[in-house]
Amino acid sequence: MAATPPRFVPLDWNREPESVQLAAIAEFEAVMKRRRTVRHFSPEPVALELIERAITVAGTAPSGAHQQPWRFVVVSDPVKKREIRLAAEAEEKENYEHRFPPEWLEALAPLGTDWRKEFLETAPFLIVVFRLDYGWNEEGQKTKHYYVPESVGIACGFLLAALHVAGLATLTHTPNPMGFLARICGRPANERAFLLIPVGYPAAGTQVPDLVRKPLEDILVLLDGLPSEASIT
Ligand code: IYR
Repeated sequence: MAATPPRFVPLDWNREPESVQLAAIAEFEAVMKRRRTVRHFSPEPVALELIERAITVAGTAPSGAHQQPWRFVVVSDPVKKREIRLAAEAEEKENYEHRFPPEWLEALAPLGTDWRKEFLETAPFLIVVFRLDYGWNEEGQKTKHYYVPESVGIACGFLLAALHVAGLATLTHTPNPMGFLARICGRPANERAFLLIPVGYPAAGTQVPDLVRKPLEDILVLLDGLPSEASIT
């Protein structure tokens, strides 16, 4: 099959003064610093448009060969949510009681989690993110997808940030093994569950673990950096 020739269009880009750049990143940093994983949701409904727009943002993520190997399934039907909860709790009960080694349980202890997943029914929306391990071209032939977990992981990052900016709380949940999600959501064979994200408003009085984020000096390594007097302080 002949390769598609490249086609280019002008980049849509505004060069801003550095003061504007700094103000923009400072504002975004302040917003993102307030993002927390929430495990207790209010049943209060959420406007579907907020979810659709956040998924639109997720769909702007870069992906291997621009194959966009993702699908976002939005579940709000209480019957489906219950089915997902029961299947997830069955896996998590096994995880917590038999499959997780002691070191894993120890690492989880500060989060206060257990196998019960009430939030899968209380949150008004569950977004099930599927990775598309392969696709089909116009001739119906299977096409390989490249860098699928990297691409879907980046899209999930965009999605979590967008939902937070939209004033919604999220939980990044992985009730492994997650095979039941493709079955319950009726997805085709090339789609595999990647992440399950309950979305909603936090329940009144929600508390979160008292976590501390690593400071910049612990996560940033400047190789061949500028001399210190030239850096922005
Ligand atoms: N998926 C389980 C266990 C769990 C694992 C990790 I790593 C976490 O950061 C949190 C939980 C659960 O959701 O309880």
